[in-house]
Amino acid sequence: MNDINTAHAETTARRLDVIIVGAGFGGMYAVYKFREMGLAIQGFEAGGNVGGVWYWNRYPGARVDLPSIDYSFAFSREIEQEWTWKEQFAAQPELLEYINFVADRLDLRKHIQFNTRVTSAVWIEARKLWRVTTDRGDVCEAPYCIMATGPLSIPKDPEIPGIARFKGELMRAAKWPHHPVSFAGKRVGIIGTGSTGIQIIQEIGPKCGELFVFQRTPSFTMPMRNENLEPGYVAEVKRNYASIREAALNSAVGGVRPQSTRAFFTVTPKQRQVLLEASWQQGGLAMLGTFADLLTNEEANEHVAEFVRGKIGEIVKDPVTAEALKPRGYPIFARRPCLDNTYYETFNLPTVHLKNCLNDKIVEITEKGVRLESGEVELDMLILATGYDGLTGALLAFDVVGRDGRTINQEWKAGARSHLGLMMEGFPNLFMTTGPTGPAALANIIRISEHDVDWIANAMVHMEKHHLAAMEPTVEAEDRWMELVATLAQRTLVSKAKTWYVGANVEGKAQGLTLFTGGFHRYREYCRIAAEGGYQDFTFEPAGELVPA
Ligand code: NA7
Repeated sequence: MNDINTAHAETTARRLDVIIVGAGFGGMYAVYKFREMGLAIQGFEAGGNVGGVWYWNRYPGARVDLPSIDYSFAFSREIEQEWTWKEQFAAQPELLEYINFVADRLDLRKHIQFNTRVTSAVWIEARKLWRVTTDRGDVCEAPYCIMATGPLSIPKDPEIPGIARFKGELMRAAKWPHHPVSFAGKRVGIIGTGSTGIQIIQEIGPKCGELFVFQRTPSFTMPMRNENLEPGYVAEVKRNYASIREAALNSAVGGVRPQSTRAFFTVTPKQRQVLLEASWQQGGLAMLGTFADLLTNEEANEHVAEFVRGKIGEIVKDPVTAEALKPRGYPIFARRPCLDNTYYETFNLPTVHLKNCLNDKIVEITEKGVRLESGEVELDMLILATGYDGLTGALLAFDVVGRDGRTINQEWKAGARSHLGLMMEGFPNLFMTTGPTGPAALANIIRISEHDVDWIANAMVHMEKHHLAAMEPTVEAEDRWMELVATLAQRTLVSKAKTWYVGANVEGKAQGLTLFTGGFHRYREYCRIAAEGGYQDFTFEPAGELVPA
């Protein structure tokens, strides 16, 4: 921060108790929780409204891949009863409607300033405060700062030359326009075949004049088997929410999903086939729960991968296309497993063309379309579904300056570090929700967000009760946590694919799995012990004589 800004800040800074960055699920719950605790709060959100990922991702076919019943707030019994989910896997409009319903019902918006990006957060040691500035000139100070910035909030363009040159319609999945987009009669191209690309392709495939899918790495996708929820089922869920939530809290994924305890090779090949077929028919992520060791036993994993490849071969009529769609060279479930409705069927349409960019690489984007090694594909519209600078992108996008001028940018050069995914040594009173080294992408993000905000709230209560001004983890505790995260990561196949989980999709980014792979239930246990043991992993500073502003 330069001197001019500092001088301005000292004269105009608004004093608060808690500053909350981001108004997705984590930020919304934080706003609610800290307001109910009687604290002076201010939220900042870059988007024009609440919703985070679901505010931005309006692309055609956007849909959650966890059951809506699980993918919803659990902190309010009233909201659980008042809101009725329509689909088993809600589409983006229904999710956004729900998010807005919650914001209205709890009157959250008045605490959040929208269309505002935080540009810096600086720890003022002398006064034990975070000073936060925004791109609209706001300057706020508060002892606590909550980074509810989400693991998937910085979308990433591909490293392909010429994007700015394209004269047709250039669309980005994560910044989709708010108005309807027509595909009729157009030659449309899409780059990216992760969860996002798959959802778009199956949705727009039948609507485009022609669709060209530029695929580098094929993903495994399984049938979602989405359905409308019957009123009788919804009523039963509403009667049983308490036990549904309890089960979610005690599960590895933070949701109610059957998980078998049998190992793959304990059953006969014939039985395995029957069980896998049943899971395929059941849909959703049932396949992952069919056996206990699919994320640890490479050979078992390969059998399941081959089963799915067989299904692709059965569905896709053209053998060359089918072969190109079959993922190879990495374990199934090591990338985020996708769920689809008609993805593979889409490639049977005569107007949908798969371009295998492993054999025929993308050279550049031109004024007219995409140039492959084999020649140019002319397009009216190009869609980029090329992912995110995941987990760390949001906190590296602005200046976060802790004790002694230390920045997160420097601290995370060799890879993200934190204690419990919640706090960092050198950054007192700075808390993250769904932060790196927590279970973020591997479990229900709403369960993790609620857990994290509750943990933070308890830490604040502890500090207030004991007249403490600042808290941060010790280096030793952070080292121990990082070692545990690394040890667990080695045991799982999740590390074995080039994904945003391991930072492989961003040039120059430190590589490695900075996610807690021990399961959400065990993560909760570690966090509980850290707090109940008297916060022994943390150092505190007493609220002594502070230098006045
Ligand atoms: P993902 O899963 O990171 O997928 C991004 C896709 O974009 C993936 O297929 C990439 O292929 C492709 N990509 C990226 N750069 C290029 C270039 N330069 N050339 C060709 N293809 C490229 O992001 P999503 O948005 O689909 O999903 C993110 C999360 O949202 C997901 O995990 C769920 O949690 C929900 P690559 O694999 O790099 O070969």
